[in-house]
Amino acid sequence: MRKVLHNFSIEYLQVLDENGVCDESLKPPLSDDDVKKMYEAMVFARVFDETLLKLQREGRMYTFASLRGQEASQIGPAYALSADDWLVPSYRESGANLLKGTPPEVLYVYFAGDERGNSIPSPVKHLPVAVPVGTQTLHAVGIAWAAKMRGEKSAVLSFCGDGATSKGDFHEALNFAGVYKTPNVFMVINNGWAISLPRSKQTAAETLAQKAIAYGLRGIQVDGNDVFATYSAVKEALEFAYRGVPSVIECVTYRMSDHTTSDDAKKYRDPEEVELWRKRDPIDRLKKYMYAKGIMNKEYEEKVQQNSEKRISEAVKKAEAIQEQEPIDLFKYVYADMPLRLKEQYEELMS
Ligand SMILES: Cc1ncc(C[n+]2csc(CCOP(=O)(O)OP(=O)(O)O)c2C)c(N)n1
Ligand SMILES: [Mg+2]
Repeated sequence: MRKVLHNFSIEYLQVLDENGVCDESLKPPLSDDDVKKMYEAMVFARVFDETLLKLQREGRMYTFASLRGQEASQIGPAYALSADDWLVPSYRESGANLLKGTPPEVLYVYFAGDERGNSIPSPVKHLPVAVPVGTQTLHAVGIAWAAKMRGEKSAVLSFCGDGATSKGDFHEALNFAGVYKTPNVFMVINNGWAISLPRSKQTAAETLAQKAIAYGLRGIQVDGNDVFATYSAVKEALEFAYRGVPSVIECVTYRMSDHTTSDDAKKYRDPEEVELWRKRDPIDRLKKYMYAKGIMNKEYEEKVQQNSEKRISEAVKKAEAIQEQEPIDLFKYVYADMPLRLKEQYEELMS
């Protein structure tokens, strides 16, 4: 006997098309005020990004991973979170971190190489930046499992890239979430590249979202440059998560920048590809919608830009006024109780 045991399909969601035209039947229930807040958060993320890139070039910071082009993949999801939901970012989610409530000076301090940038002020529920690829998914499952055991109504939104889907961590996390029905929403940011490795060489699977199916999770692919689609998909996935149904959301977007400040993408990318995606800019797309809807004008546009620049320059001043750390501070931030090995090193340094 031969029979089909399972047939699967993957849904794709786009609400705002490339010209900013909205499919009203799919538009999530967002007021004009909500839309303005999302736009302001996207511009703020971009200005933060541009400022930090300049500061890095001036030697005032270390390596930095730009989010340019991925604003809608971060702001829509972060806007959907409630204060009780957790955010578990990778190294490229500055926009989501800022919207969740981390002050820009704290994030800047992190990228300036100071451990105090890992100290997320309470009660903001997000983990510090985690650079090891794919580990975010496992951290997210641990937090979600704890929330479930405590009977809390809280879900966990984690971020990882297309490259991370090839890591064992990703598969272990999805498997665990499926078996234990943890309240997880796994964002997979498919930005086309894992440093110089293109998406086409990452996996033979047609979508990254379909990897959810094998583990018994929901999987959906969304237009990652459409802030209404990313918001809507996450809002829906959070409702499933509270009921013990985890999801994978693949955001199809593009990394407009180099991988980090230590990379030169011109060495391996076709400029025509970059140009194609420039036309799909997520901020321009939302702006077109807002102009057509009559909730945007030149004056407001300039004000949002100026306010963002002002807020960031104040944050940089605040961050740079923080006292330099002493070598002894190296010992402070990893363990609540220092293990013997570290205690000995600490005492040696102090003697
Ligand atoms: C465990 C681990 N291996 C290798 C690296 C080096 N590394 C940093 S980013 C990256 C590529 C990740 O690509 P992707 O998951 O698509 O995320 P993106 O950078 O595109 O946001 C690699 C290999 C690392 N940080 N951690
Ligand atoms: Mg990538």
